Amino acid sequence: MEEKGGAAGLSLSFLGLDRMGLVLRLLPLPEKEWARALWSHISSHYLGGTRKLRERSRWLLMLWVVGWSLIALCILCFMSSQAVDKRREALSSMCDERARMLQDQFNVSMNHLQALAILVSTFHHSKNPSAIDQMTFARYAERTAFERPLTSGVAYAVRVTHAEREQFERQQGWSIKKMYSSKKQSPGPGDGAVPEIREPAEEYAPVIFAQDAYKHVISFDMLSGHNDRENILASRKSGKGVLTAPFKLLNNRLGVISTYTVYKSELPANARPHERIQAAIGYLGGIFDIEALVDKLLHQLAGKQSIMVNVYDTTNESPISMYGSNDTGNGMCHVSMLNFGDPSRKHEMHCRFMQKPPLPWLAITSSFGTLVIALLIGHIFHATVNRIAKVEDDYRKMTELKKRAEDADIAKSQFLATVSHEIRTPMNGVLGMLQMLMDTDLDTMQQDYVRTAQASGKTLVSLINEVLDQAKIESGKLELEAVPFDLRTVCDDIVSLFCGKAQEKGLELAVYVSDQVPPILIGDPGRMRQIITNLVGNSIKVRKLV
Ligand code: WA2
Repeated sequence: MEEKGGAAGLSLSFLGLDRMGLVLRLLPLPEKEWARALWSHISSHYLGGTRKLRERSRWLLMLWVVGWSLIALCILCFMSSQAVDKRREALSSMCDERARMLQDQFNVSMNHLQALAILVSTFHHSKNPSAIDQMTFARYAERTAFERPLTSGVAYAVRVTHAEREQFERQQGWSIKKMYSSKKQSPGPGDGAVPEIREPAEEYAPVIFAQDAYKHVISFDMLSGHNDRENILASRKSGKGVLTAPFKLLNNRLGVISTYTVYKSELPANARPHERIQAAIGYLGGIFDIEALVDKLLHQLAGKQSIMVNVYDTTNESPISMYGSNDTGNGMCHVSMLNFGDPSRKHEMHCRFMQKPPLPWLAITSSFGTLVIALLIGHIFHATVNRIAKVEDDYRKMTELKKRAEDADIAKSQFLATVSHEIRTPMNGVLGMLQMLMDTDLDTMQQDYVRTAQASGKTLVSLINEVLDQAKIESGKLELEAVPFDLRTVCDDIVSLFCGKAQEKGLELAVYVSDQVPPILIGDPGRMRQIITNLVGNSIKVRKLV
């Protein structure tokens, strides 16, 4: 019996806890059940939450990307529209500048034409004999040409009635001619055709003076040409400068004629139209060779290449081009109104850019940059959320594992404590009863049985105490004392304790403590005693077993 108990004590001292662990694992403990329930709860609730967070972050990222793409698109649209606005503004300011300049020069030219009309009135009509002949007029007009920057020439026609015609022709030494030949192919004297004599009419307006460049119109009746006729009639009725629409002149070039009427000197300023018509005695015409002159004007402006200018006479439904090429590009176009001083005619200047608009690089780079930054931020955010979710996941798993481990530990300790306590209590009863039985009247045989039973009981109690201690060590609950004690006394005690047993087995038991061990040590004398007792006890038992 003692051998059996000893063997059990030995194995439990070293392996007992493994056995306990095995038992524990096999037991369906309520703590374990609870932990499992907790785990499933956690994984369904919190891990589900993490998954939901990830899903939400993916949606958020998608929303972010789409949103910023839209914003970038808006930026692109906005900035390019701004660029277009800026371009349009630049065009309009350039166009307005040119229009104003053209208009100013036109007005200056018109004013000087009026002055020239007054000059003719003063020195030709109010003087007898006239102070002006063709040569004087041509020279004067030539020398003052700089005052009329847009005109390429001037001409003066006088009013001649049919009754005066014969005398007039004799005086001039030539006969009044028709402007356009009735034969289709010969529009005028420019192409060498023979000019036709003007057929009889109520009145005539033959040119008597002209600047050298327009000498060829002298003797031609200006009332015989449709444009000139309308122009002269309108001018003498209103008393103001009147413009024609652009038309092909006798020299085959496109031009506009501006006419001022010269009246008899006694005409009052507030005369009525029919009085004016009666009082008209001559017509001074300024010839605007638009193509050459507008070109010259616009070329004076810097950056002329950058815009393309068209000038139109828009008095009639269909505008007549006065200047500029016909190719109307489809780019942006700015229209500036022109006022040439004749309220009965309307003119417009159309401006376009020569070059195609450049790509709005600023808009493109800005929007693209914004998009890239937004995508980067989105990526960082998304990655962070994922990382956090993963860390949280890991943390939850760890906590769960830790909790499980702790639960298992607590369960084990509790089990051990419970078991040992539950065994110790009845064991003490058994031992006490055996002690009492020993004190009764027993024969030798009975006493021997009782002693054996008592020894086995004691062994069992100490074994249980060992198990308890081991459990305490494992859970870190064993408290070691730190008091001064004498190791030699402890060893002596143990040797004297095992003296009898050793003798029984024919063993010699002696203790030797080195001089280097100090007489007083600090530690737990009880545990020290226990350890040495275990070792010595085991060595004696092993000796026997072997
Ligand atoms: N002058 C020069 N070339 C012309 C022309 C013209 N008219 N008409 C067609 N080709 C003397 O209004 C009076 C000048 C007419 C002014």
